[in-house]
Amino acid sequence: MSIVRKLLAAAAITAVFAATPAMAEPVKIALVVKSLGNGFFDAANKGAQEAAKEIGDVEVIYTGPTSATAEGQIEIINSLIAQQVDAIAISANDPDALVPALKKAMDRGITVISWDSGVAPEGREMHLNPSDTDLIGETIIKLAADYLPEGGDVAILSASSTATNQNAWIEAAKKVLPEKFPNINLVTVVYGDDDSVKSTNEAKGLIASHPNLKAIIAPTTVGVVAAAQVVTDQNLIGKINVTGLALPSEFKKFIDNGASQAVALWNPIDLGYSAVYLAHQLATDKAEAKPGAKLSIGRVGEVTLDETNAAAMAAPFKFDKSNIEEFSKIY
Ligand code: RAM
Repeated sequence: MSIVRKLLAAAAITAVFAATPAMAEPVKIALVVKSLGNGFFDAANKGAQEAAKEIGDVEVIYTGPTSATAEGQIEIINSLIAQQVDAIAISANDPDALVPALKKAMDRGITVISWDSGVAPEGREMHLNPSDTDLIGETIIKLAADYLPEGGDVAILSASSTATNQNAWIEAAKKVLPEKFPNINLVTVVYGDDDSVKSTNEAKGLIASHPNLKAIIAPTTVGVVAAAQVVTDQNLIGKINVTGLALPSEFKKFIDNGASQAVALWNPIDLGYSAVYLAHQLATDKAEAKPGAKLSIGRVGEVTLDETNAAAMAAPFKFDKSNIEEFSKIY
């Protein structure tokens, strides 16, 4: 709707000044992340800018709060509404708390999608998952179990306690544990809020309170680095294996020094590219978000929306000594 409004406004200006339609403003897409200063989101922004360049008439506004909170994101959403952006593509710090602000944005004609970490269906038109949730849940446990033939105690160091994506992965992980990994004992889940200092303290706490801990699983690129640094600093390499979801460029040193055997992730550049590509399609009415719709994600391919208007991209890649060097040069 806002695009139509803008085009009408541009057309009026064209009539008055006899200028060309090329004067139409670019489509403004806000890429709202959980928090700024996170390398994962910086990589997603690279892909977002790439999509904007490829599409041509798009401006990407990369923004997010300084810490990963819903309150910070609500302030940003309200300011984006005031700026009359055309679309908001958000990785949510909470599935429900953002809904009223995002509903307000949609009421004003702004296209809203979530990506990476979802918003409840009533607060967005669609959600883009990086990969299948159950698959990620199983992958993070398998990454630990593969290097623990005898089994043992493991703990999860997550992001914030309200993060939609991590909570869904942890739930999926807990579901597969009893049947597929009966000798893996998940002792606890703690939350580092995607903050390095808090994640470091939580990792230290885990080690202090669980003397038989064999692995720390951190399904967050911030937490996994913090945990591997603590294991390194406390001379626990070989005793505690750190694993989870990690950005190869940030994590290579911990595969190299043995604090971790292997981690996994998807391509964050492709994820940011796809989020902007989809937001643009919906904001310009080139596509409609409805169950069963097949939506193009440009050079990355296509996704199909399920009954909740959510879609998933490809399976995660595993990184270990054999390939982390190569991937660390890309993201
Ligand atoms: C952190 C964020 C993000 C998540 C990655 C794996 O950077 O929590 O949402 O997808 O880790």
